Amino acid sequence: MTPEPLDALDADLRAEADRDRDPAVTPDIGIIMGSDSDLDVMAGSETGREGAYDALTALGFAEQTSYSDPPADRFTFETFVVSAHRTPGLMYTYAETAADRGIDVIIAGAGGKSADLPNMTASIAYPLPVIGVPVQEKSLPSVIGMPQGAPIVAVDAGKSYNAALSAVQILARQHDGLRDRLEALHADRQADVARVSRRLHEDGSPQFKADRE
Ligand code: RP5
Repeated sequence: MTPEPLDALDADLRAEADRDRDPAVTPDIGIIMGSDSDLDVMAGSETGREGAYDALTALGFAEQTSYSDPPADRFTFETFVVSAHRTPGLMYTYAETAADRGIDVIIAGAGGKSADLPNMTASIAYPLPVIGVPVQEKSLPSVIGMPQGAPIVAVDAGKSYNAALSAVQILARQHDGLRDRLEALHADRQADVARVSRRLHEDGSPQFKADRE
C-alpha cells in the first residue's frame, strides 16, 4: 500500500503538469535531493560552503513554495526531497512532469555510494538537462557514470553552487537579463580576489593569517 502523503505529493505534481500555466509563474529550476540530510550541501550552510540556494538567490531567483501563489520575482526555483531508492515512483513522477510544470533545468543531488537520483532523473526527464551533484566524494562515480547516449551534466562533489551557476548559464541563452546577472556575480567574485590579494600583500603573511583566525 502506498502511504497517503506520497500519493498526495505524486498527485499534486501530476495535477500541476496538467495546468498549463504561464511560464512566467512556474519555477525555472528544480532542485531535488535524495534526503533532507543533503540539504546543507545542496542549499549551502552558514558553517560550510555556499550552495545552490545561495547562488540562485544571489542571482535574484526566489524559491517558489506554492504553485498557486508564486513569488513576484520573474525567475524562481523549487526544492524537493526525492529518493531514487525509497520513493522511485516519486522520482519517476518528478522527472516525467518537470518539463510540463515549466522547469527548464533540474539540479539533482544524492549522497552515498549508490547516488542514483541524478542519473535516473536525467534518463527519465530527457531531453530536459539535468545537472548532477555528488553530495559526497564517494558518490561521484555513480553520478557521472552514465552509458553512451544517456547524458548527464555533473559538477564536482559538493559543488551545488556551481550546478546552480551552470543551470543559470543554460537559462541565460534565452534571457539576456540573466547573462548580465551572471557577469555581475563573476565581477563581484573577481573583486573579492583582488581585495584579498591586496590585503595579503600589504599586511604581510603573518598579519594576514592572524587576522583570519
Ligand atoms: C542518499 O542516501 C541520500 O542522497 C543521502 O545522501 C544518503 C543518506 O540518506 P538518509 O539516510 O540521510 O536519508 O540516498
